[in-house]
Amino acid sequence: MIIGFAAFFMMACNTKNETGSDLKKENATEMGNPADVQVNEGGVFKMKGLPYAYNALEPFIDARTMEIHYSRHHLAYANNLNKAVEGTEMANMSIEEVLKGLDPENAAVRNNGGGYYNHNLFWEVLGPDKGGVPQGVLADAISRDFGSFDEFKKLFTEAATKQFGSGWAWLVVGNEGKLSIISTPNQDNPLMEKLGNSGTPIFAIDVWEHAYYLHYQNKRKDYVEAVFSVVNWEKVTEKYSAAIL
Ligand code: MN3
Repeated sequence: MIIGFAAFFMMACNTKNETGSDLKKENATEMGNPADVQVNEGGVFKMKGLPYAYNALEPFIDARTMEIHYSRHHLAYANNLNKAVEGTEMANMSIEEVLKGLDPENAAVRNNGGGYYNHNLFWEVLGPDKGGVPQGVLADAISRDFGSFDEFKKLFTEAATKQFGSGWAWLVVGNEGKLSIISTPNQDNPLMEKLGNSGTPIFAIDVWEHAYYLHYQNKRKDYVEAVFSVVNWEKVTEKYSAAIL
């Protein structure tokens, strides 16, 4: 009787331990490497890589969100874009050329070409140990066109938070280097001239829920504020300088 109980007790312990270690295994983050994420064979638009590790933007953007966003969402846009342009003249164009000449009725290229370009820009203008405020020509242009950096940030945050549903907020360079803020739905972007857009995008924030929901849930404004803590303003300034040449 006593032995029976002891055996039962040990079994119960073992079961508990096994369950415990299974849970632990499941929760352990085995973070992938962005460099391993590649488009399907034959795809002309490649994954350009992520200039930092998935966890590099923590605590502002969590590793799990970054990994899913890059290795699943962005990869799907790239693969679907490649499928959509296969055998067309777009397969020999740059993504910028594809989007500038885009027929808005071509939903596959509009959505996936937009998704491909928009995410490439987004990854590029973020970085670890960044944030702060821009310097030099971009700082001057922001003061000139918005009054101050704080005013710019307020207007940009408004554009990002008020975009209904999925979309993007953009900082765009127009004629004579003039800066403006716009938002677009879905994966539309400022390069799509036939949608009435114009200008060169130099900075963007993805406000699709997939960009923030795991960590921020419905608090899009908190996410936008967090993104400002990881903006690579040197990169944005480089893009501004190139756009006004
Ligand atoms: Mn996204």
